[in-house]
Amino acid sequence: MAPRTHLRTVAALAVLLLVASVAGCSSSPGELTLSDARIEVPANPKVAAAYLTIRNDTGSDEVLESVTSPDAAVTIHRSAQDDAGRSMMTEQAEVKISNGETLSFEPGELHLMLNSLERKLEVGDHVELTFQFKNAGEVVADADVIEAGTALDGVKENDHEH
Ligand SMILES: [Cu+2]
Repeated sequence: MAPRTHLRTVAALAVLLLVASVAGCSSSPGELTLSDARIEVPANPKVAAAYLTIRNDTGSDEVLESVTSPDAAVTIHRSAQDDAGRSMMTEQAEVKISNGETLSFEPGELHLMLNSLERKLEVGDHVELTFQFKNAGEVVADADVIEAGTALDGVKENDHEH
């Protein structure tokens, strides 16, 4: 089971890289850019999913090692379908972001799982997320709480701008 899961992860990443090379244009050279951090108002007040885009223009490959928040216990998840077409989530110990890559965390793909939320999230709230990168160290992003079901809307609008 373990080797097959790993293969599936590699295949999913390959697809993601193709998608990523088409999307995203805002970047500052020489930097790691975190943008569009967002969280949908969750159905279950204790568990939410967070999404964002990470652009690596640092000149070298980077690894996201962990994410923490004062408001929740955060894990990195990847959604995928098993051989029977059932959707499932697997926890990722780390996520590689190659030099020049734009990595999107979005519904049905990579996402951050916020468990044991300390407070009820409402539209307009903000949640602090601290990303631990292997090379860049800590990078803090302020995630906006948005309406349920709209996490992909902003991304699509951005794509239409170019
Ligand atoms: Cu998840």
